[in-house]
Amino acid sequence: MRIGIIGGTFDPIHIGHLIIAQNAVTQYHLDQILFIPTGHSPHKDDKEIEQSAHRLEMIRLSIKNNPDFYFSAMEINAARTSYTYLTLQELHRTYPDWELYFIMGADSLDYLDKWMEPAEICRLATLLVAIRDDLDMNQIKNKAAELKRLYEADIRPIITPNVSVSSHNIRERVAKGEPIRYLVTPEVEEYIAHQCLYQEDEGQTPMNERFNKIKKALKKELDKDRYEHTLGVMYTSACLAMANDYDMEKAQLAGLLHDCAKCIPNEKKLKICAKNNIPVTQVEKDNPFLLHAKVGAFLARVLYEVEDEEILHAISVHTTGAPAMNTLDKIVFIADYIEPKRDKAANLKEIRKTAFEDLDEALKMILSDTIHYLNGSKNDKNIDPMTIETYHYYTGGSHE
Ligand code: DGI
Ligand code: FE
Ligand code: FE
Repeated sequence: MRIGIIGGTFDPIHIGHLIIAQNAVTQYHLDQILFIPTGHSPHKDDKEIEQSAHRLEMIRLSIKNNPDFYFSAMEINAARTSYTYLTLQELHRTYPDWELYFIMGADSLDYLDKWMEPAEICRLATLLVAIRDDLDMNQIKNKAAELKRLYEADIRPIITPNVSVSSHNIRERVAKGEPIRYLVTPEVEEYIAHQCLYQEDEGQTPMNERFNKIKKALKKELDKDRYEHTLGVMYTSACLAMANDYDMEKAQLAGLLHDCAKCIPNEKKLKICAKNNIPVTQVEKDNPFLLHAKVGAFLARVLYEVEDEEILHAISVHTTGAPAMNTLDKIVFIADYIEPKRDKAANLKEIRKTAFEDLDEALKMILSDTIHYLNGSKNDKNIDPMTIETYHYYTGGSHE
């Protein structure tokens, strides 16, 4: 029996592994391939044991339709750290009539003399080296010659197409929400999705998961500057919540979503309003950008599944403000104005300082500066009556 042994962490097993194994079978007329995932440290914790089970299961799923492919959990189940030479010795002891072919990548050839007992490995197995065509053939030949000289190694090439897939890359893709279709077998793709493997932050709380999901969506929905502004408002809202004994997660969620409709074209905003019975005032018709607040609240409800009325309200009044705002309204309104990336407004330094001492005082300053700014601009920026009402409510003064 000619048996090919292929080791690795297989976290996860991917088509690169399968293609190499299959080419080894064809080229060297092997009777079987044995996939042997590496074990971990001798003192395994629960998490490692769980992950080993996943790695093993993904191998099983990947090879179940290939009668030549088998797997062994011998290294995973080993009581102590398993080394390749020990595995080969054990196989040789248990199955003395097996002719062993140890499959490895050409890049591993460079380290073989650093492995434990390389001479023993070379004595027990023929080395089949998968050669990718982006590697330096001369270097590989030299290395092979050196190993032959040192350990009487029998080294032979596996000719294999250049598939530059790596487990690391697959884990990264999953974490980023990118597809891994065709990089692993469909069964493994489904298994990873089902078991939620390789998520950005394993063991995350449901709240965390929710934030990550929304952030991912907003990153696509908003341009880069707007997305960064959004994160700024999210964190500044959290800070203001701290200073005012308010629920930080709520403040963050409101801050994160406050401009979710900002990058929707005006036409489309108007359409969304018409379609969903969102009342549009004349000023809003003339300045449709103002609608990103109301439309944002609407989208937060239907798209981002926010049910908290306080959050939705804070989003809907974040541009003009409103008389008698509640704490969250004020937090988001102020955070929007002072977040770290803002640099245009006058008196920012003063307002930032005041914001953490007295929300209402900061509100007055912002409203007053905004009215001045809108009055001062020569163009046709009509002031929304709501802005004026808010201004009067908080300052009791009159605008020029
Ligand atoms: O969406 P952001 O840019 O983050 O911030 P925002 O929603 O507070 O919008 C800020 C802009 O809105 C700023 O340029 C001032 C302007 N604005 C505030 N109130 C009114 C207004 N513009 C008009 N035309 N009318 C208003 O009443
Ligand atoms: Fe806004
Ligand atoms: Fe904003």
